[in-house]
Order: sequence, then structure tokens, then C-alpha cells
Amino acid sequence: MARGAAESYDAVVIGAGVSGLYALHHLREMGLSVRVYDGAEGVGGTWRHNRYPGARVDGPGSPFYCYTFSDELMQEWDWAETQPTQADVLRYVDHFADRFDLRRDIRLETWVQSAHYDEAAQRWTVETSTGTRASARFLICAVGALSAAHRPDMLGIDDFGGECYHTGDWPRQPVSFAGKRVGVIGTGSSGVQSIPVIAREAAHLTVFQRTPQYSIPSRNRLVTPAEQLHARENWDDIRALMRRNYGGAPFLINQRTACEDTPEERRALLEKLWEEGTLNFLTGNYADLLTSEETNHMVAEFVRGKIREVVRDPDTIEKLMPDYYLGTKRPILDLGYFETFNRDNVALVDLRRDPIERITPSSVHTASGEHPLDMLVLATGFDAISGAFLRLNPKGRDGVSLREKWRDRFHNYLGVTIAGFPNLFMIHGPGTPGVLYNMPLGAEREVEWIGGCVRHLSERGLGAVEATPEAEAAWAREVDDFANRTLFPQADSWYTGANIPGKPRHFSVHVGGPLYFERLTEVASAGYEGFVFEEEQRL
Ligand code: NA7
Repeated sequence: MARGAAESYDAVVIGAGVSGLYALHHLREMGLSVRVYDGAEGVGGTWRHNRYPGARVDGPGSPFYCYTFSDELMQEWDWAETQPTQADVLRYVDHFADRFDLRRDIRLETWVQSAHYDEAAQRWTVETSTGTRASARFLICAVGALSAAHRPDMLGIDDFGGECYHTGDWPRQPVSFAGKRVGVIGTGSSGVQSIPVIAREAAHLTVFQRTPQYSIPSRNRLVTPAEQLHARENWDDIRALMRRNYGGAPFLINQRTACEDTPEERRALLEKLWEEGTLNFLTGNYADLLTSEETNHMVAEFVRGKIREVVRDPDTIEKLMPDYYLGTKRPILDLGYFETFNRDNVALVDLRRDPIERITPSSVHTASGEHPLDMLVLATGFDAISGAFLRLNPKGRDGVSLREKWRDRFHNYLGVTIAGFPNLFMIHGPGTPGVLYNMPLGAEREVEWIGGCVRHLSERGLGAVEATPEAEAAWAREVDDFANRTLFPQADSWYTGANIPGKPRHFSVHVGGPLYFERLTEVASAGYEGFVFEEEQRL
């Protein structure tokens, strides 16, 4: 229960994950008073909660999944592996918090339960689970694009009597699979990362798969001292390349389309990319991979061929064959995923042919029969991108809630602001490149834009900034236009909200990469086109 006078800050940041921590650092450097709240027992956000076995960076590998703003931070941190483990990323984030003395402004184990805007005061008030009430001119929602865990509403799921864990909210105490019959539901990144690790320890593993996946070898290995040195010595160039690259990774983009090469040249390129693994299999691939059905089909067939080469049982191969446009669901990097299906203690259930009918206290019951289990792992993903903002459900002008505002679509301007919600900024919200971009780098670039906007207000004695509905509508068209030039909207993915029953269906990621950040700069340079400002009220 909230009580007492409200604490007063320039900015309240909700979330102490990678983006919230950078927001704290950056705004504090600008001279603002900032308070950060997070419900967890430590900093790190998604990286703290997703501690399931096998959890690793599955984006740009080391040392490039990192903050880029501080040369010192880059020069002093050693990454062990090319795809760092969850524990390593958490160590890095903890180091960042200590290195920049962030903890004094962070309140942990404190959930923000409500946030509402007071138009007369031009301030946001938040109330927390510990009874604190805080008032701030700016509300920064760094609540995470992959933080609202999705537990499917399956008949009987609450009656399951064994251990049951969600990968996105994994227990803090060690989980043992030894001697147990384990079932994993879901074969997205979390399922694909955890399945090989669980299979090595469990007595038996049953994988319940709805959509077969393309997965690319991560080729994880130790970072060599020479690589670390090279990155340090060439950091300025590498950082510049990351900022130019579509996904914020230091990969050179292939400008060629598939039809410019002979079949032999195509095969050679795909073999080379497959051998190297990592997300570069996509970014280094043909420029028309995500725009040409033909090219996509050719590359997809190559990957299906790789699965056929690895898996021995013909029936299992059949079940594992992905059939959507490659790259239009979240790309997955693995360490021996397909090989796992050659183990004697692993079974694969194809839920498309054999759907789950109910969960009983001791089994998963599918159309074909009973699968007895001691443990159920829900690798069923997230109410992604918009979900955590909706769970926060701030109330803006006239008391209108975000849930009301976002009933049919996740209306926003630049992915950062929302009409009717003055002085509220999102990080990695719908309409940003967010989940398709190197997330620490994306957070930096969004936060720096937010900082510029805040500075614009304070230098002019302005009290509030708000996107116009017209700017929002034009922005929606812009995001749609980018997406519709690609095959992305055609997949049933969490990018389109298809994984959550009843969720408005539209592709909510800006696929322009660096072009998105150019738009942010353009808008600011044009005097914050698409925004209205209010004079500061002096109460
Ligand atoms: P994802 O990518 O959303 O994967 C969730 C998986 O769970 C996916 O295979 C889903 O199948 C499956 N799923 C979801 N709901 C159900 C139900 N009701 N029944 C059966 N199967 C279901 O989440 P992840 O956590 O793996 O990945 C998010 C990560 O992306 C993040 O952690 C980063 O690593 C990048 P579907 O494909 O929807 O048919």
C-alpha cells in the first residue's frame, strides 16, 4: 500500500535490465535525479530471469553483445566464449552497475504497481509494491521486450504434480534432471538451447514441438586472446561497422542477390556461412533472403538438407522439417540441437499431428496417448515486445490506460513515445528495431535520443512533450511499409503477436535497422517533428 509523501525525481526508470541501467547512467550524467525500480533481487532483467540450462547470447557474439559508449568498459572486460553464457552476461551487467556506481539509485525487489500522469503537474506518479510513491517529470519504461513470460492456458496445467518451470522465470536454486522423465514444451530459442543440455542429464526427455525450426550452429568456442586484442585495437572501426549494420553486429552485409551467382557459387557461399555459423548465416547471406520467396526457398532447402544429414530416424526427420520462410521467426543458434534427436533417451512429439489434449497430474496427454513425466519445462516464450508495457498499464491523459489505447494496435510514434502519454518514453518498444537489433547497442541509441529530447525541453523551459495522433498514424504506415517489403509479416511469429491468443495481429518491429536510427536523428533535427510541447506549469 502506498503511503506518505511522494519522493520526487526528474526521472523514474522502470526496469534494471540492460536498457534501464543505461538509461540511469545516461540521464544521471546529464544531471537528472533518477530512481530505478525493479522487482527482481538483482540487476540484469531478462538475463537474470532466463537462467535455464544452456541459456546463452544468441545474437552477435563476444565481444559485441555489450555497451559501446565507454571505451574503458570495452577495454577492461574479457569475454570467455564467443556466445557468452547467461551467467557471464549477468556478471558483465553486475560489473557495469558497480563500475558506474549505479546501485545507489536502484531499488530492487520493488515492483511498480501503477503509474499515472497528472496533467496539471506535468508529472508521473508511480506506486510500488514496497509502499513507496514517487513522482517524476519523466517516466522511462525499460520493462523489456522479452520479459512477460507466456504460460499457455492448457487444460489441467495447474494440476501437474511434478516440478514445473518456465524458461523465462527459471528458479534461483539448482534444478536437477538426473533420473527424471522430463517434458519440454516449445522449440524456440529457449527450448533449442536447453534441450541438448537437459537430454544429457535426464533419464528421458520428451520434446513437444508445435513449429519445427531452422536452427543455425552457434559454433560457440573460447574467444582467443588474439581476437580480444584485435577487437580492442580496432574498436572504433568495429563500433562504426556495428552502427551501420542492419542488426547492430560487426558483420559485413552481402550486397549480392542469389540470382547473380551460379548454383555452384551459391552452394559454396551457403557451405561457408554454415561452417562459420552464428547469425552471420543470415546477415552474410544473399541480400534478397528476406524479400525473395525463391531465394528464401533455396536457402531454406539448404538448411533442411543439413538437418537431414544429422538426424538418423526418417520419421523424426519428417517431424523436424521447418516449412515457414527462413528468418521470419526469431533466428535460433544451437549447440547440437538436431544431434540430440539421435539419442535413445529423447522422443519428439509433433503437436501439429498429435496435439496436447490436457495435462494430468503426472503426464502430458496428447491425441495419441499418455506421456508420463516427473518434470515439465515450459519453453513457451513471451508476450513479446508489447506484453510487459501492457502488464505495467500506465494511465495517461484523461486517465486513459495503455490497455485501452492499445486495444487494436500498439500505437506509438518512433517506437519511443505514445500520443496521450506525455513525458513517457519506452525503450525497445513496438516500432523499434528492438529484438531484431543488438539490444545493448539499440538501448544506447534510443536512450541517447530520449536524453536529447529531455534536454530540448529543459533548455526551453518546456514542461511536457507528447506525440501527435497524426504522427503516430504516419509512423504506423512507415513501420508497416518497411515490413511489407519483406517476408516477415507472413510468419506466425511473436514479432506479429501470433503466439498469444487474442493479441492484435501486426508486425511490430521496425526492420530498417540503421535507417530507424537515422529517422530518430531526422525528427530531432527538424525540431522534434510530430511532437507538441507544453510550457512548464509553475504550480
Ligand atoms: P519463443 O521463440 O516464443 O518460443 C516458444 C516456443 O513455444 C515455440 O516453439 C512455440 O511454438 C511454443 N509454444 C508456445 N505456446 C505453445 C502452446 N500453447 N503449445 C505448444 N507450443 C507452444 O520463445 P523463446 O523463449 O524460445 O525465445 C525467445 C527468445 O528469442 C529470447 O529468449 C531470445 O533468445 C530470442 P510456435 O513457434 O509458436 O508454434
